[in-house]
Amino acid sequence: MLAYIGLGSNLQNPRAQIKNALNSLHHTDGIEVVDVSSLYESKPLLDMPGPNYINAVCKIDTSLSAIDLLDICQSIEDNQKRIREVKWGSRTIDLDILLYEQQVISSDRLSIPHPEMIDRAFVMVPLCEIDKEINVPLLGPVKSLMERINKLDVKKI
Ligand code: A4P
Ligand code: MG
Repeated sequence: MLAYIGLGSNLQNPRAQIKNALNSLHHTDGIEVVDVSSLYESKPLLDMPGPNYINAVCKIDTSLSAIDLLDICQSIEDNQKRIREVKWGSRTIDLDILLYEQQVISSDRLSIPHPEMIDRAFVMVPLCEIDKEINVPLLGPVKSLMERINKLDVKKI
């Protein structure tokens, strides 16, 4: 199965946090990391206080189910000492499953496509960088969804 994961960090050396998380994905049985976008810097959403974020998107080929992939993502977050406090608060690492094949999943623990992805330049710009032709189920091709994104919200670094 092809899946796309958004990575974000704004604490404790964000570049290293993203690199570590990618490395952990790479070393997980049943996951092959097939592509990684550039890194992008942006301000926290909604002008929340805190340092700028570094974000990236990776494409994986996986034999894991979507829920097993979520477990892996959350264990990577735990290993990198992510403390879940405030919704949208600063974090060492956040791994969001953006897309899982062309599936639509809506359960207590999992919403795919990730509900806010299409409004976020720090997701859409790196996603488009690695896969211009991808379709977001129910919402349409990334190329046309990009028209609503302000690309100036993110800076490639
Ligand atoms: N969950 C449901 N669907 C998914 C999915 N597709 N992928 C559930 C991953 N998790 C999913 O997530 C809360 C719950 O969402 C999980 O238990 C899981 O079952 P969380 O990461 O523990 O909590 P959160 O941080 O409060 O929510 P979330 O949605 O990850 O935060 P956001 O909305 O992603 O906001 N600004 C910039 N510039 N860049 C950023 O990366 N990130 C955030 C975090 C805020 N501002 C940002 C950035
Ligand atoms: Mg998350």
